[in-house]
Amino acid sequence: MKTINITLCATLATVGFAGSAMAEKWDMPMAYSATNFHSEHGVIFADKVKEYTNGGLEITVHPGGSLFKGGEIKRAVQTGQAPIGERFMSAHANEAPILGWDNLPFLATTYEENDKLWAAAKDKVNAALAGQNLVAIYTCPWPGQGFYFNKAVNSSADTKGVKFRSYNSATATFAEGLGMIPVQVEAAELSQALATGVAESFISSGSTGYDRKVWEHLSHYYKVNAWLPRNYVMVNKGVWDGLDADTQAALQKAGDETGAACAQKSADLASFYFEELEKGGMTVEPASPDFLAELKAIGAKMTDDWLKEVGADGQAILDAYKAN
Ligand code: PCA
Repeated sequence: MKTINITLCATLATVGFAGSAMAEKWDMPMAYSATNFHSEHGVIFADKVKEYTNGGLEITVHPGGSLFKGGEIKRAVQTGQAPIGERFMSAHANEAPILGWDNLPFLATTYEENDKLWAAAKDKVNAALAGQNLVAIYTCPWPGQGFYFNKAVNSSADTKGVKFRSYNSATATFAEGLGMIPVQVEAAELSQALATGVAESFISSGSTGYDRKVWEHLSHYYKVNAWLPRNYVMVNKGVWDGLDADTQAALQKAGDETGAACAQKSADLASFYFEELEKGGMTVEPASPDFLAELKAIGAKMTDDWLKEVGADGQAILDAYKAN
């Protein structure tokens, strides 16, 4: 593992970096490819933080799970091994089910609806994160999620026994509903899983299919648009609480601006990814009405299960979303 600059601020009462003679340095592990728009915005965020702290805080981005693997990043930030990091929020729903707010099938299927849902969920999600010693600085949605296969699929009759790469427990549930066999694999290891036959199908955006050049192994993408899940950049809460108000404001300003720019970029790229999948030789099309009806039935059950798991807070999020 590379050398990690562990910040000492958590042990100090209040730390200000703005204008200080020596820059504080933070390493920021990120889970997805260096060329992915999430990682590119991590670099944009780091540049803004440097500027807004007058060079007092320098963040070095480590994309692609190179410093900590995707599945290790949250724990690294919680425990202070890294002061800041980025990961897929609903991958953490097994630790706090409310973090699956953006993984509810067919509830919020446009960027606008996803924003509305986040507005309804934000306070409760942030409270859950505080309980895990984390502060979210910004979030950014992936494009809509659809299914990748190595053959044409018209209904669950075609999906039985197919090996499916899941990225969290909700996607494993979805796969099981279709008679598939789920195995959890990081995006960074997806190409290898497809090449070795560990997986032959998955749900994701066009973005991850493009990053992993999945046309080398797969032939069909069904634009189901089941949900738009978010990544989040989190800071260790002890570190955050130890920062002075100016530094917190600088980080938050950088985060607000970067989150907005990243969401816009995600929307701008969504159709580009589909064109690239097609250029690679894949068939990209909407799911058949039969398949979609089956997906919706499984999705409704997943939403019920989530509500049971999360309880009143989950219902309050859905009620607030629907009231707006
Ligand atoms: N890509 C990530 C998460 C959601 C997405 O679109 C992945 O497949 O791991």
